[in-house]
Amino acid sequence: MWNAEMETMPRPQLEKLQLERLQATVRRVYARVPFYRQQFDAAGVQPDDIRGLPDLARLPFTRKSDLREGYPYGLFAAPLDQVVRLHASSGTTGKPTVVGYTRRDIDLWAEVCARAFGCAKGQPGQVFHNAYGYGLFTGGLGMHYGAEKMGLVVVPVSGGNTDRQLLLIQDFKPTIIACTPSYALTLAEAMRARGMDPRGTSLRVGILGAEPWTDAMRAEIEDSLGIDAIDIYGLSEIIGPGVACESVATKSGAHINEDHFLPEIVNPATGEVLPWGEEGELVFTCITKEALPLIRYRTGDITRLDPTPATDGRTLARMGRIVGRSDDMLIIRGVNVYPSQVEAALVHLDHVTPHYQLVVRRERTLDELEVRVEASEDFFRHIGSEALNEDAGIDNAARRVREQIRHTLYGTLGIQTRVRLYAPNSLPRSEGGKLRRVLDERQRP
Ligand code: DLL
Repeated sequence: MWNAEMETMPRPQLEKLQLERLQATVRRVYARVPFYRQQFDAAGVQPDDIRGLPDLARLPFTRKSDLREGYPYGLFAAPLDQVVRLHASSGTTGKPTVVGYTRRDIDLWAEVCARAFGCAKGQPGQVFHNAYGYGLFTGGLGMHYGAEKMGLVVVPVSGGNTDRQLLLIQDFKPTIIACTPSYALTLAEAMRARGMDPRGTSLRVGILGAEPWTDAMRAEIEDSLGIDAIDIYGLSEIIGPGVACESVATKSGAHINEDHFLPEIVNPATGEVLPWGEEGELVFTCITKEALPLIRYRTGDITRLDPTPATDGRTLARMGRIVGRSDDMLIIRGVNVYPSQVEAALVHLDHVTPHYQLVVRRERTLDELEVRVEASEDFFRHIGSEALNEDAGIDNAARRVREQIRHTLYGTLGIQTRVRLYAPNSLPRSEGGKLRRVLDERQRP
């Protein structure tokens, strides 16, 4: 463990520390950020009202729209002469979300990312292949500083240029790789295509995140690359990667660095705080940051929390997989569908690969979910490309596989879907960054 004292702290002691830090942060933002002063005043709550951790629920939420309205520096709690770094997340519409770090924030970030390398059983001297993007995205630089702090040998390759990635993996012999889960699959495929044995490299552990993935996808990645794959979670607004990371020893959910980021789960519709274990939207309060200590930030990510200590002694609460985003949940003919449910169902089926894409359309007044999935190489060779044409043949193997997928999806999702098989390697791949798997073509009112 990188920081055994904090990572195994008994909960009563942790809560005491959290309360002290929360109180200091609330006082700080009230004094320094006009936005928070107005929000707290409007909600009728003052810093001195925070006497215990449950009082956190009295504070108003912060949303992405608040960051956007304060663009670029409106919510900063430190003057720019104390800020040493900016990052930004692109966002699909309009201006990016800007986040800032003081020198101490950068140290804190390196600390929580070093814990992630501890979770991966990293040791000084091991080579670390960092395939998260460097730049405004937080993935590359966050992991970079954490790895250097631990004393790993960092290869700052960044995302993309898959051929060069393979060359460096062969020659530099890294044991740890970090990238998105979809890019891990791209790398495995590219190795196979070039006659390399994906299971035969020096890689031992993958620290994968920045996009949703499932345990079924983990099995697929571990099997194809011959590595252990662990989940790392984070978001720019809170710090970037390192908000939480799973331990390779237990693979039982990502431990949230609760001594710095106070988690809550709320009902996404009402904002009501839910008890440990219930599924809802993850909300974070930064209790040690200087430049951008967000209060009760609504992540939009849907998951659940487990406060019970893990079998390896880590006591920090664990989060489940992100099952979806409150704004990514598809509502199809009144039924809530998360892309992760489709993925979990597809990974277990024969004759198809885990490469898929979802397209939602409105046919006259009815929503239709089209599930595009690639046939496996073997199956494709067997059926031939003609068979992918849905109008060809009355009863053929491709049609039977499509029917089977439809049937399985109906069982998991409870809605009828339209399934289309694609030739191997024809659906979009991650080229290093996050992969967008859902195309919602419905016109919004
Ligand atoms: O993706 C930070 C990061 C970099 C995390 C590298 C892990 C590794 P953003 O670009 O701001 O930051 O995107 C944050 O990505 O709210 C989630 O919806 C999603 N996300 C991040 N990690 C995971 C994960 C980085 N492990 C948004 N599982 C978050 C599922 C994840 N979703």
